[in-house]
Amino acid sequence: MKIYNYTDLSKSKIEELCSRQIEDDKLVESRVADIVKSVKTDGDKALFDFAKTFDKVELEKLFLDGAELKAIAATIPDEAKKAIDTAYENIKNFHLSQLKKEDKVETMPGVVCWRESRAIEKVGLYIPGGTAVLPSTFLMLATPALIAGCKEIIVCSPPQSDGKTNCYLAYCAVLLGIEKLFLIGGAQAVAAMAFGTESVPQVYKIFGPGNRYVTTAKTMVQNKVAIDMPAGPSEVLVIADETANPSFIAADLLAQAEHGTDSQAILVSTSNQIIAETLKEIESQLTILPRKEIAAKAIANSYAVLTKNLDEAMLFSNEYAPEHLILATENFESIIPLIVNAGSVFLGNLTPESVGDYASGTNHTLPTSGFAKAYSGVSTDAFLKKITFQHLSQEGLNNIGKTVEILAAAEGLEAHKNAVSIRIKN
Ligand code: HSO
Ligand code: ZN
Repeated sequence: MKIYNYTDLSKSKIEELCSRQIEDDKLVESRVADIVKSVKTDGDKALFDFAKTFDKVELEKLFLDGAELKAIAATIPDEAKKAIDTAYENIKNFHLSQLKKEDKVETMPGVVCWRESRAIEKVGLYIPGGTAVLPSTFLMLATPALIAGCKEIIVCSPPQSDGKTNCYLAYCAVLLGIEKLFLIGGAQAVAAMAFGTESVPQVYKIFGPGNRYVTTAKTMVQNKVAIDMPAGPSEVLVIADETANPSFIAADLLAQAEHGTDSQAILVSTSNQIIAETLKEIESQLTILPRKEIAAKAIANSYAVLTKNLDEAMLFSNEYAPEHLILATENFESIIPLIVNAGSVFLGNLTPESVGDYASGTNHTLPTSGFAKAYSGVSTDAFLKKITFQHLSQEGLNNIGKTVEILAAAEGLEAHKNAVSIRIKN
Protein backbone atom coordinates (compact mmCIF):
# COMPACT_ATOMS: atom_id res chain seq x y z
CA MET A 1 0.00 0.00 0.00
CA LYS A 2 1.49 3.33 -1.06
CA ILE A 3 1.36 6.31 1.32
CA TYR A 4 0.79 9.86 0.03
CA ASN A 5 0.99 13.17 1.86
CA TYR A 6 -2.08 15.22 0.97
CA THR A 7 -0.16 18.54 0.92
CA ASP A 8 2.23 17.14 -1.71
CA LEU A 9 -0.57 16.05 -4.05
CA SER A 10 -1.25 18.13 -7.15
CA LYS A 11 -4.80 18.50 -8.42
CA SER A 12 -4.11 16.09 -11.25
CA LYS A 13 -2.54 13.52 -8.89
CA ILE A 14 -5.67 13.69 -6.69
CA GLU A 15 -7.78 13.16 -9.80
CA GLU A 16 -5.64 10.19 -10.77
CA LEU A 17 -5.91 8.67 -7.28
CA CYS A 18 -9.68 9.13 -7.31
CA SER A 19 -10.19 7.64 -10.76
CA ARG A 20 -11.03 3.92 -10.77
CA GLN A 21 -8.99 2.32 -13.50
CA ILE A 22 -10.57 -0.49 -15.42
CA GLU A 23 -8.50 -2.48 -17.88
CA ASP A 24 -9.43 -4.15 -21.17
CA ASP A 25 -12.82 -2.51 -21.32
CA LYS A 26 -13.05 -2.96 -25.07
CA LEU A 27 -12.59 -6.71 -24.86
CA VAL A 28 -15.29 -7.05 -22.17
CA GLU A 29 -17.59 -4.80 -24.21
CA SER A 30 -17.31 -6.86 -27.39
CA ARG A 31 -17.80 -10.15 -25.49
CA VAL A 32 -20.85 -8.77 -23.71
CA ALA A 33 -22.26 -7.40 -26.98
CA ASP A 34 -22.05 -10.92 -28.45
CA ILE A 35 -23.76 -12.45 -25.39
CA VAL A 36 -26.57 -9.88 -25.47
CA LYS A 37 -27.10 -10.45 -29.19
CA SER A 38 -27.26 -14.24 -28.79
CA VAL A 39 -29.83 -14.03 -25.98
CA LYS A 40 -31.88 -11.54 -27.97
CA THR A 41 -31.99 -13.77 -31.06
CA ASP A 42 -31.85 -17.31 -29.63
CA GLY A 43 -33.63 -16.83 -26.27
CA ASP A 44 -33.64 -19.90 -24.00
CA LYS A 45 -31.37 -21.88 -26.31
CA ALA A 46 -28.62 -19.29 -25.83
CA LEU A 47 -29.12 -19.42 -22.06
CA PHE A 48 -28.72 -23.23 -21.99
CA ASP A 49 -25.57 -22.89 -24.10
CA PHE A 50 -24.08 -20.19 -21.87
CA ALA A 51 -24.78 -22.31 -18.77
CA LYS A 52 -22.69 -25.03 -20.41
CA THR A 53 -19.87 -22.68 -21.44
CA PHE A 54 -19.64 -20.39 -18.41
CA ASP A 55 -21.18 -22.32 -15.51
CA LYS A 56 -20.04 -25.77 -16.75
CA VAL A 57 -23.46 -27.26 -16.19
CA GLU A 58 -26.02 -28.90 -18.46
CA LEU A 59 -29.34 -27.54 -17.24
CA GLU A 60 -32.61 -29.42 -17.78
CA LYS A 61 -34.62 -26.30 -17.19
CA LEU A 62 -33.69 -22.68 -16.56
CA PHE A 63 -35.30 -22.25 -13.16
CA LEU A 64 -36.07 -23.84 -9.81
CA ASP A 65 -39.73 -23.78 -8.82
CA GLY A 66 -41.29 -23.20 -5.41
CA ALA A 67 -41.25 -26.88 -4.38
CA GLU A 68 -37.60 -27.34 -5.42
CA LEU A 69 -36.59 -24.16 -3.58
CA LYS A 70 -38.41 -25.36 -0.45
CA ALA A 71 -36.62 -28.70 -0.51
CA ILE A 72 -33.19 -27.02 -0.82
CA ALA A 73 -34.10 -24.39 1.80
CA ALA A 74 -34.92 -27.15 4.31
CA THR A 75 -31.23 -28.10 4.40
CA ILE A 76 -30.12 -24.70 5.78
CA PRO A 77 -28.39 -24.86 9.18
CA ASP A 78 -30.59 -23.47 11.93
CA GLU A 79 -28.08 -20.80 12.94
CA ALA A 80 -27.93 -19.41 9.39
CA LYS A 81 -31.71 -19.45 9.13
CA LYS A 82 -31.97 -17.35 12.32
CA ALA A 83 -29.30 -14.91 11.08
CA ILE A 84 -31.13 -14.44 7.77
CA ASP A 85 -34.41 -13.93 9.66
CA THR A 86 -32.84 -11.22 11.87
CA ALA A 87 -31.21 -9.44 8.93
CA TYR A 88 -34.49 -9.58 7.01
CA GLU A 89 -36.46 -8.03 9.91
CA ASN A 90 -34.00 -5.13 10.16
CA ILE A 91 -33.86 -4.55 6.41
CA LYS A 92 -37.64 -4.73 6.21
CA ASN A 93 -38.16 -2.22 9.04
CA PHE A 94 -35.68 0.27 7.62
CA HIS A 95 -37.12 0.06 4.09
CA LEU A 96 -40.72 0.19 5.35
CA SER A 97 -39.93 3.55 6.98
CA GLN A 98 -39.13 4.92 3.51
CA LEU A 99 -42.75 4.56 2.35
CA LYS A 100 -44.08 8.05 2.94
CA LYS A 101 -47.27 9.62 1.64
CA GLU A 102 -46.77 13.18 0.46
CA ASP A 103 -49.12 16.07 1.28
CA LYS A 104 -51.30 17.72 -1.33
CA VAL A 105 -50.23 21.31 -2.08
CA GLU A 106 -52.64 24.09 -3.01
CA THR A 107 -50.28 26.23 -5.11
CA MET A 108 -53.04 28.82 -5.75
CA PRO A 109 -56.61 28.81 -4.41
CA GLY A 110 -58.35 26.04 -6.35
CA VAL A 111 -55.13 24.62 -7.88
CA VAL A 112 -54.13 21.43 -6.10
CA CYS A 113 -51.00 19.39 -6.94
CA TRP A 114 -49.63 16.21 -5.39
CA ARG A 115 -47.54 13.10 -6.01
CA GLU A 116 -48.46 9.47 -5.55
CA SER A 117 -46.16 6.47 -5.72
CA ARG A 118 -46.79 3.46 -7.88
CA ALA A 119 -44.59 0.38 -7.89
CA ILE A 120 -42.65 -0.55 -11.01
CA GLU A 121 -44.70 -3.56 -12.10
CA LYS A 122 -41.93 -5.85 -13.34
CA VAL A 123 -38.42 -5.81 -11.88
CA GLY A 124 -35.41 -8.04 -12.38
CA LEU A 125 -32.96 -8.80 -9.58
CA TYR A 126 -29.47 -10.14 -10.19
CA ILE A 127 -27.85 -12.08 -7.35
CA PRO A 128 -24.14 -12.66 -8.00
CA GLY A 129 -22.56 -16.09 -7.81
CA GLY A 130 -18.96 -16.65 -8.89
CA THR A 131 -16.25 -16.45 -6.22
CA ALA A 132 -18.83 -15.52 -3.55
CA VAL A 133 -22.57 -16.25 -3.55
CA LEU A 134 -24.43 -13.41 -1.87
CA PRO A 135 -27.75 -14.26 -0.19
CA SER A 136 -27.47 -10.87 1.53
CA THR A 137 -27.93 -9.24 -1.89
CA PHE A 138 -31.13 -11.25 -2.34
CA LEU A 139 -32.51 -9.70 0.88
CA MET A 140 -31.26 -6.22 -0.06
CA LEU A 141 -33.05 -6.24 -3.41
CA ALA A 142 -36.18 -8.30 -2.90
CA THR A 143 -37.19 -6.73 0.42
CA PRO A 144 -37.65 -3.17 -0.93
CA ALA A 145 -39.21 -4.59 -4.13
CA LEU A 146 -41.86 -6.36 -2.04
CA ILE A 147 -42.40 -3.33 0.20
CA ALA A 148 -42.83 -1.10 -2.85
CA GLY A 149 -45.43 -3.56 -4.17
CA CYS A 150 -43.74 -4.73 -7.39
CA LYS A 151 -46.07 -7.34 -8.93
CA GLU A 152 -43.56 -9.41 -10.84
CA ILE A 153 -40.13 -9.96 -9.31
CA ILE A 154 -37.77 -11.97 -11.53
CA VAL A 155 -34.65 -13.26 -9.78
CA CYS A 156 -31.57 -14.57 -11.61
CA SER A 157 -28.48 -16.15 -10.08
CA PRO A 158 -25.86 -18.42 -11.65
CA PRO A 159 -26.38 -22.17 -11.18
CA GLN A 160 -24.03 -24.28 -9.07
CA SER A 161 -22.22 -27.14 -10.80
CA ASP A 162 -25.10 -29.48 -9.77
CA GLY A 163 -27.58 -27.31 -11.65
CA LYS A 164 -29.13 -26.02 -8.42
CA THR A 165 -28.65 -23.12 -6.02
CA ASN A 166 -27.35 -23.15 -2.46
CA CYS A 167 -29.50 -23.49 0.66
CA TYR A 168 -29.01 -19.83 1.66
CA LEU A 169 -30.41 -18.39 -1.57
CA ALA A 170 -33.19 -20.99 -1.55
CA TYR A 171 -34.08 -20.07 2.03
CA CYS A 172 -34.18 -16.35 1.11
CA ALA A 173 -36.53 -17.18 -1.77
CA VAL A 174 -38.88 -19.11 0.53
CA LEU A 175 -38.75 -16.40 3.22
CA LEU A 176 -39.49 -13.68 0.68
CA GLY A 177 -42.21 -15.66 -1.11
CA ILE A 178 -40.29 -15.74 -4.41
CA GLU A 179 -41.53 -18.85 -6.19
CA LYS A 180 -39.09 -19.08 -9.05
CA LEU A 181 -35.33 -18.68 -9.16
CA PHE A 182 -33.79 -18.47 -12.62
CA LEU A 183 -30.44 -20.27 -12.85
CA ILE A 184 -28.84 -17.71 -15.11
CA GLY A 185 -25.63 -15.82 -14.46
CA GLY A 186 -23.63 -12.93 -15.83
CA ALA A 187 -24.37 -10.77 -18.85
CA GLN A 188 -26.78 -13.40 -20.20
CA ALA A 189 -29.04 -12.95 -17.14
CA VAL A 190 -29.17 -9.19 -17.73
CA ALA A 191 -29.93 -9.68 -21.42
CA ALA A 192 -32.64 -12.25 -20.65
CA MET A 193 -34.42 -9.89 -18.25
CA ALA A 194 -34.03 -6.94 -20.61
CA PHE A 195 -35.39 -8.62 -23.73
CA GLY A 196 -37.31 -11.59 -22.34
CA THR A 197 -36.99 -15.17 -23.58
CA GLU A 198 -39.41 -18.12 -23.79
CA SER A 199 -38.86 -18.77 -20.05
CA VAL A 200 -37.69 -15.45 -18.67
CA PRO A 201 -40.20 -12.58 -18.53
CA GLN A 202 -39.04 -9.18 -19.69
CA VAL A 203 -38.80 -6.56 -16.93
CA TYR A 204 -38.85 -2.75 -16.76
CA LYS A 205 -35.90 -2.23 -14.41
CA ILE A 206 -32.88 -4.36 -13.55
CA PHE A 207 -31.17 -4.22 -10.15
CA GLY A 208 -28.11 -5.74 -8.65
CA PRO A 209 -24.36 -5.80 -8.47
CA GLY A 210 -22.11 -8.06 -10.48
CA ASN A 211 -18.75 -8.40 -12.14
CA ARG A 212 -17.61 -6.31 -15.11
CA TYR A 213 -19.64 -8.47 -17.51
CA VAL A 214 -22.86 -7.90 -15.57
CA THR A 215 -22.21 -4.17 -15.25
CA THR A 216 -21.30 -3.77 -18.91
CA ALA A 217 -24.46 -5.66 -19.89
CA LYS A 218 -26.56 -3.39 -17.64
CA THR A 219 -25.15 -0.29 -19.31
CA MET A 220 -25.66 -1.84 -22.74
CA VAL A 221 -29.37 -2.62 -22.33
CA GLN A 222 -30.24 0.82 -21.00
CA ASN A 223 -32.12 1.83 -24.14
CA LYS A 224 -34.52 -1.02 -23.41
CA VAL A 225 -34.82 -1.05 -19.58
CA ALA A 226 -33.99 1.12 -16.59
CA ILE A 227 -31.17 0.05 -14.28
CA ASP A 228 -30.50 0.81 -10.62
CA MET A 229 -27.04 2.30 -11.21
CA PRO A 230 -23.78 1.59 -13.01
CA ALA A 231 -21.93 -0.57 -10.48
CA GLY A 232 -18.18 -1.16 -10.45
CA PRO A 233 -15.91 -3.04 -8.04
CA SER A 234 -16.74 -2.52 -4.37
CA GLU A 235 -14.75 0.04 -2.35
CA VAL A 236 -14.31 1.55 1.10
CA LEU A 237 -12.63 4.73 2.34
CA VAL A 238 -11.76 4.93 6.02
CA ILE A 239 -11.10 8.31 7.63
CA ALA A 240 -9.17 7.82 10.86
CA ASP A 241 -7.69 10.13 13.46
CA GLU A 242 -5.62 9.33 16.54
CA THR A 243 -8.77 8.11 18.38
CA ALA A 244 -9.08 5.18 15.93
CA ASN A 245 -8.03 1.58 16.53
CA PRO A 246 -5.56 0.32 13.87
CA SER A 247 -6.65 -3.31 14.21
CA PHE A 248 -10.28 -2.32 13.57
CA ILE A 249 -9.27 -0.22 10.55
CA ALA A 250 -7.20 -3.07 9.13
CA ALA A 251 -10.13 -5.46 9.58
CA ASP A 252 -12.46 -3.08 7.73
CA LEU A 253 -10.00 -2.55 4.87
CA LEU A 254 -9.52 -6.30 4.51
CA ALA A 255 -13.29 -6.96 4.60
CA GLN A 256 -13.52 -4.79 1.54
CA ALA A 257 -10.38 -6.19 -0.09
CA GLU A 258 -11.62 -9.79 0.05
CA HIS A 259 -14.49 -8.95 -2.31
CA GLY A 260 -12.28 -8.97 -5.39
CA THR A 261 -8.79 -8.23 -6.66
CA ASP A 262 -10.10 -4.99 -8.16
CA SER A 263 -11.71 -3.76 -4.89
CA GLN A 264 -10.24 -0.63 -3.34
CA ALA A 265 -9.60 -0.05 0.36
CA ILE A 266 -8.42 3.51 1.01
CA LEU A 267 -7.15 4.87 4.32
CA VAL A 268 -7.14 8.63 4.91
CA SER A 269 -5.65 9.56 8.26
CA THR A 270 -4.48 12.56 10.24
CA SER A 271 -1.93 10.38 12.00
CA ASN A 272 1.26 8.88 10.64
CA GLN A 273 1.35 6.45 13.50
CA ILE A 274 -2.18 5.18 12.81
CA ILE A 275 -1.22 4.59 9.15
CA ALA A 276 1.95 2.71 10.10
CA GLU A 277 0.20 0.54 12.70
CA THR A 278 -2.72 -0.18 10.36
CA LEU A 279 -0.34 -1.38 7.63
CA LYS A 280 1.35 -3.70 10.14
CA GLU A 281 -2.04 -5.00 11.27
CA ILE A 282 -3.09 -5.63 7.66
CA GLU A 283 -0.02 -7.84 7.17
CA SER A 284 -0.76 -9.95 10.22
CA GLN A 285 -4.54 -10.21 9.73
CA LEU A 286 -4.07 -11.11 6.04
CA THR A 287 -2.18 -14.29 6.82
CA ILE A 288 -5.20 -16.03 8.35
CA LEU A 289 -7.77 -15.07 5.70
CA PRO A 290 -9.03 -17.86 3.41
CA ARG A 291 -9.29 -15.31 0.58
CA LYS A 292 -5.85 -13.84 1.31
CA GLU A 293 -4.65 -13.98 -2.32
CA ILE A 294 -7.60 -11.89 -3.49
CA ALA A 295 -7.37 -9.49 -0.54
CA ALA A 296 -3.60 -9.04 -0.90
CA LYS A 297 -3.98 -8.04 -4.56
CA ALA A 298 -6.71 -5.52 -3.71
CA ILE A 299 -4.59 -4.08 -0.90
CA ALA A 300 -1.63 -3.76 -3.28
CA ASN A 301 -3.86 -1.63 -5.56
CA SER A 302 -4.97 0.55 -2.64
CA TYR A 303 -3.26 3.42 -0.80
CA ALA A 304 -3.18 5.63 2.28
CA VAL A 305 -3.25 9.43 2.42
CA LEU A 306 -1.88 11.49 5.32
CA THR A 307 -3.80 14.72 5.95
CA LYS A 308 -3.30 17.68 8.33
CA ASN A 309 -6.76 17.41 9.86
CA LEU A 310 -10.19 15.80 9.47
CA ASP A 311 -11.47 18.67 7.27
CA GLU A 312 -8.71 17.95 4.77
CA ALA A 313 -9.47 14.22 4.99
CA MET A 314 -13.08 14.97 4.15
CA LEU A 315 -12.03 17.09 1.14
CA PHE A 316 -10.22 14.07 -0.27
CA SER A 317 -13.09 11.73 0.56
CA ASN A 318 -15.64 13.95 -1.19
CA GLU A 319 -13.48 13.96 -4.29
CA TYR A 320 -13.12 10.15 -4.16
CA ALA A 321 -16.89 9.74 -3.48
CA PRO A 322 -16.62 6.30 -1.85
CA GLU A 323 -19.29 3.63 -1.94
CA HIS A 324 -18.67 3.06 1.79
CA LEU A 325 -17.25 5.72 4.10
CA ILE A 326 -16.13 4.75 7.60
CA LEU A 327 -15.45 7.58 10.06
CA ALA A 328 -13.06 5.87 12.46
CA THR A 329 -12.97 8.70 14.96
CA GLU A 330 -14.64 9.63 18.23
CA ASN A 331 -15.23 13.05 16.63
CA PHE A 332 -17.49 11.86 13.83
CA GLU A 333 -20.38 14.20 14.76
CA SER A 334 -18.38 17.28 13.85
CA ILE A 335 -17.54 16.05 10.35
CA ILE A 336 -20.92 14.62 9.31
CA PRO A 337 -22.02 18.00 7.89
CA LEU A 338 -18.92 18.02 5.67
CA ILE A 339 -19.89 14.80 3.89
CA VAL A 340 -21.02 15.62 0.36
CA ASN A 341 -20.39 12.43 -1.64
CA ALA A 342 -20.69 8.89 -0.21
CA GLY A 343 -22.94 5.86 -0.70
CA SER A 344 -23.34 4.75 2.91
CA VAL A 345 -21.58 6.02 6.04
CA PHE A 346 -20.42 4.10 9.13
CA LEU A 347 -19.93 6.25 12.22
CA GLY A 348 -17.38 5.79 15.01
CA ASN A 349 -15.04 3.00 15.97
CA LEU A 350 -17.69 0.39 16.75
CA THR A 351 -19.54 0.45 13.42
CA PRO A 352 -17.93 -1.87 10.87
CA GLU A 353 -19.06 -1.79 7.25
CA SER A 354 -19.96 -5.47 7.56
CA VAL A 355 -23.05 -4.60 9.63
CA GLY A 356 -24.42 -2.59 6.71
CA ASP A 357 -23.40 -5.30 4.26
CA TYR A 358 -25.62 -7.80 6.07
CA ALA A 359 -27.96 -6.82 8.79
CA SER A 360 -28.24 -3.33 10.28
CA GLY A 361 -31.08 -2.45 7.91
CA THR A 362 -29.49 -0.11 5.34
CA ASN A 363 -29.11 -1.30 1.76
CA HIS A 364 -25.76 -2.60 0.52
CA THR A 365 -26.45 -1.94 -3.18
CA LEU A 366 -24.59 1.34 -3.48
CA PRO A 367 -22.98 3.59 -6.09
CA THR A 368 -19.31 2.81 -6.79
CA SER A 369 -16.58 4.24 -9.06
CA GLY A 370 -17.31 7.84 -8.02
CA PHE A 371 -21.02 7.61 -8.95
CA ALA A 372 -21.84 8.52 -5.32
CA LYS A 373 -21.38 12.07 -6.64
CA ALA A 374 -24.73 11.73 -8.42
CA TYR A 375 -26.48 8.49 -7.44
CA SER A 376 -28.08 7.18 -4.23
CA GLY A 377 -27.98 3.58 -3.13
CA VAL A 378 -30.93 1.26 -3.68
CA SER A 379 -33.91 2.01 -1.45
CA THR A 380 -37.66 1.43 -1.53
CA ASP A 381 -37.86 4.55 -3.74
CA ALA A 382 -35.82 2.81 -6.44
CA PHE A 383 -38.73 0.40 -6.97
CA LEU A 384 -41.32 3.18 -7.20
CA LYS A 385 -42.28 5.82 -9.70
CA LYS A 386 -43.70 9.09 -8.49
CA ILE A 387 -46.69 10.23 -10.50
CA THR A 388 -47.79 13.86 -10.23
CA PHE A 389 -51.48 14.81 -10.11
CA GLN A 390 -53.34 18.13 -10.34
CA HIS A 391 -56.92 19.27 -10.07
CA LEU A 392 -58.45 22.67 -10.84
CA SER A 393 -61.76 23.95 -9.52
CA GLN A 394 -63.56 26.82 -11.30
CA GLU A 395 -61.80 29.18 -8.88
CA GLY A 396 -58.47 27.53 -9.72
CA LEU A 397 -59.04 27.87 -13.45
CA ASN A 398 -59.90 31.56 -13.02
CA ASN A 399 -56.82 32.11 -10.86
CA ILE A 400 -54.26 30.42 -13.08
CA GLY A 401 -55.86 30.93 -16.54
CA LYS A 402 -54.33 34.29 -17.48
CA THR A 403 -50.80 33.19 -16.51
CA VAL A 404 -50.98 30.14 -18.78
CA GLU A 405 -52.56 32.07 -21.66
CA ILE A 406 -49.76 34.67 -21.58
CA LEU A 407 -46.98 32.06 -21.37
CA ALA A 408 -48.51 29.99 -24.19
CA ALA A 409 -48.79 33.10 -26.38
CA ALA A 410 -45.17 34.01 -25.57
CA GLU A 411 -44.11 30.56 -26.81
CA GLY A 412 -46.30 30.96 -29.92
CA LEU A 413 -48.35 27.89 -28.95
CA GLU A 414 -51.88 29.03 -29.68
CA ALA A 415 -53.52 25.63 -29.14
CA HIS A 416 -52.09 25.50 -25.62
CA LYS A 417 -53.59 28.94 -24.92
CA ASN A 418 -56.93 27.86 -26.34
CA ALA A 419 -57.16 24.80 -24.08
CA VAL A 420 -57.43 27.29 -21.19
CA SER A 421 -59.43 30.06 -22.94
CA ILE A 422 -62.15 27.65 -24.13
CA ARG A 423 -62.78 26.59 -20.50
CA ILE A 424 -62.76 30.13 -19.10
CA LYS A 425 -65.29 31.26 -21.76
CA ASN A 426 -67.55 28.27 -21.03
N1 HSO B 1 -19.86 -4.86 0.39
C1 HSO B 1 -20.75 -5.34 -0.66
C2 HSO B 1 -21.93 -6.07 -0.14
C3 HSO B 1 -21.66 -7.38 0.51
N2 HSO B 1 -20.70 -7.64 1.37
C4 HSO B 1 -22.37 -8.56 0.40
C5 HSO B 1 -20.78 -8.92 1.76
N3 HSO B 1 -21.80 -9.46 1.17
C6 HSO B 1 -21.20 -4.13 -1.49
O1 HSO B 1 -21.78 -3.14 -0.74
ZN1 ZN C 1 -18.97 -6.42 1.64
